[in-house]
Amino acid sequence: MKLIIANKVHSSWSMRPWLALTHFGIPFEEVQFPFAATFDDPVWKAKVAPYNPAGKVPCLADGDIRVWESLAILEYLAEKYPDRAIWPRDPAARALARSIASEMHAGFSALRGACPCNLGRRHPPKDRGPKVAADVARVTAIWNDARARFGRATGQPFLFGEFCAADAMYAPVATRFHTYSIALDPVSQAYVDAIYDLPAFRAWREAALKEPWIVEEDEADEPTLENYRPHLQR
Ligand SMILES: N[C@@H](CCC(=O)N[C@@H](CS)C(=O)NCC(=O)O)C(=O)O
Repeated sequence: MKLIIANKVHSSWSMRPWLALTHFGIPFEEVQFPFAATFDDPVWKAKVAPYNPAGKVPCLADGDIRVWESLAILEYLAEKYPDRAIWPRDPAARALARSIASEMHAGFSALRGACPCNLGRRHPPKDRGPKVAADVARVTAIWNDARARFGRATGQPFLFGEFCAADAMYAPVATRFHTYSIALDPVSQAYVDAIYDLPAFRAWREAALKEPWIVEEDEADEPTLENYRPHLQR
């Protein structure tokens, strides 16, 4: 099974199934097609096309089967590996996990647009306007609700206790909150910390910070609190 991804520093959608595959110990081959300077690259699109006719990553190739869209890949893995609790086992928890994973997949465009995924830098806090604030409020309400109803009682730090597909969907949101120094309530901050402590995420981040590419579209033109890739000159 192959997972086709782009830059680990920037590709939030690639991160989601990669974390699930890695965390759940599912063997896979990583195929990385990095963006070298820009997202709008016909050569890149041509490389991805055999795996996803829409020309986007992530995509999964399992023999002749092709799966694209991060959430569809997570569903495919959950179906193929029923012994792994990729979704929570409890039906009520699973229903909420699927709802909030879908909400993430389809939403939060203000946050995503204003705060591109960038594991390589950290920026100081800034007022990013009411639409971004509304997205942050909704995400943190989701996290607080899942933790209160399902996560907290397990003693484990993720939304439903153990890491699951919903956490894979929200992990790049956690990294945006870190990158853009977004002030969080204690429950949400603890959840961001738990994502940063997850071995699969640490492995992704470590590889990301060694990447040699800079994609200007995802580099905010803002002061930098931390440059986690000091070997790169902009
Ligand atoms: N809804 C898709 C989004 C995939 C997506 O936008 N991927 C980006 C990389 S993070 C991409 O392939 N961009 C290239 C392009 O749009 O040309 C998913 O869930 O997988």
